Amino acid sequence: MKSYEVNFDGLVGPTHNYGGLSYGNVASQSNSQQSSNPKEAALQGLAKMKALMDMGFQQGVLAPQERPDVAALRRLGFAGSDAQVIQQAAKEAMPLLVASCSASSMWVANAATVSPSADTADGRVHFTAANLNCKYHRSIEHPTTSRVLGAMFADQQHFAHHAALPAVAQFGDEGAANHTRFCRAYGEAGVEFFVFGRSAFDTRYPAPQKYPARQTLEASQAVARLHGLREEGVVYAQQNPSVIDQGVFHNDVIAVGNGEVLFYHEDAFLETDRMLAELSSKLAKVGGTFQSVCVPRSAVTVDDAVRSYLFNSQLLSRPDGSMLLIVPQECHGNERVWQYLQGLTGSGGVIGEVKVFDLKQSMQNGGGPACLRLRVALNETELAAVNPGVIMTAPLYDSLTQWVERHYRDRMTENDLADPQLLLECRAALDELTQILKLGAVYPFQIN
Ligand code: SUG
Repeated sequence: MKSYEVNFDGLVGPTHNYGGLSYGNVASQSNSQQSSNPKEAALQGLAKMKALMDMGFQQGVLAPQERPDVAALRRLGFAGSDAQVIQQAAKEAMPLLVASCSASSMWVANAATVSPSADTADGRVHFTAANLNCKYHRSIEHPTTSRVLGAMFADQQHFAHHAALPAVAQFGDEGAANHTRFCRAYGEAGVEFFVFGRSAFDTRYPAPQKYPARQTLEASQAVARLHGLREEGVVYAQQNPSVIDQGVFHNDVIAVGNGEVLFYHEDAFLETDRMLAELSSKLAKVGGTFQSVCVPRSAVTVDDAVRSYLFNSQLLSRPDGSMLLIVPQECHGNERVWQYLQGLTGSGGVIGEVKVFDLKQSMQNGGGPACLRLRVALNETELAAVNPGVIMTAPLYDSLTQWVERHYRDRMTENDLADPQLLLECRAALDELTQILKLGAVYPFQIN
C-alpha cells in the first residue's frame, strides 16, 4: 500500500504579534514589542503550503486558535463582559493580555507528537497533544489543539488521541519539535527518536544553566508508552545543555531528520557516537540504512544555526530518492550557512536541492519552516480517513487566501490587542474558517 508523509501547516492566526514571551528563544526576545503584520504572516505561510502542494507533496492545514483567550483571562480573575475582561487586563496586566493574544499555535510542530500506525501496538496513528508547560502563553493551547486534531483525524478505527501529559514542568512536553522518525518507507515500521533537554527525576543528567530545557526525558518516555511503541523502535538522546543556553530551545533548531537521514549540528547532542550507533542498529533491524549528515562547527557555528535556522528546515523525500531542503530566507542571508548549503547540494550526497522561503513574520518569533508544520505519516487508507476539508487543494488555497485578505489586519501593536473589537473580528473570522475547513464546533466561543 502507498504511504505518505503529510505536512499539516499551522495557519497563522489574526492576532500574530511580537510579545517577547519566550525566554530562551532569541528571536522572540529580540523582536519584543515590534509591530507585526498578521496578514503578511498568514499569506507567507499559505504560500509555503501552496508551493509544497504544487511540487507534488501531500499538504494539509491546521487551524489557529481563538485569541484573545478570554476564558483564560477569566481563570486569572478578570471579570465582566468580554470587552470588560480585555479592558481590565489591558489596564492592570498588559503582559497577561499579550500572552492571551499570542498566535503561537501556528507553530504546530509543538501541537502534538505523532506516531504512525506501523510503529504502534494497536496499529492506529497515535497523537498526544503537547502540554507546552514551559510558557504560560503556550500552555493554554492544548485543549483546543486536541479538539482540532480530533476534528481532523476523527475516525477511531485509524486514529487514537491522548490528552496532554500532566501540566507540570516535570512532564514538560513540546511535541514533535523534539521527535523525529526514521524509516525506510513511511508505511513501514521505523525508529522514533525522542530528544530531551533534561531529566526531572534523575539527577545524573546534566541540565542547562541559563535557559530552560523545555522537554523532559520522563515526558518523552510517557508519550512512547501511550503510543504503544516497542523498545526496539525507540531511541532517546539528550540535547547538549550548552546549545540550549545558546538559544536552541527545541531540538528542531539544531537537527532535522527524514527517511533514513539525520541532518544535525556537531554540537547538537550529548554522547553523539552512542546515539548514532543505536539509531543505526535499530533502523537496520527494520530493514533501513541509517545515514547521518553532520554539520561541523568549523563551517557553521551554533550561533549561525540559531540566527539562520538552517536546521529548522523541512527535509523532504522526492520520488527519485533524493531529498529537498526547505530553508528560511535567513539562511541565504548568512554567508557561512549559504556557502555550506552550496557545498552540500554540490557534493552529490543525498540532499540534492535547497529551496528558500520568506517566512520573516514567523521567523521573528523564532518559528521557521519546520516549526510551522506537523508531520503525519499515513498510508492510503488512513489518508482517505482524514477530514478532507483540511487537505490543501488549489481551491482551498484560494478560499483561505481570500479569507485572510477579508479578515486580517496588516498591523498589530499592543493598542490593537487592547481593542475589544479585535475579539469580535477574530471570532467572526474563525467561525467562517471552521466552515471552510469543515471542522464543526472546535472553539470555546462555539461550544460554550
Ligand atoms: O514556543 N515562539 C515559539 C516558537 C516555537 C518554535 N517551534 C519550534 N521550534 N518547533 C516558542 O518559543 C514567541 C511568542 C512571542 O514572543 O510573541 C513564541 O511563542
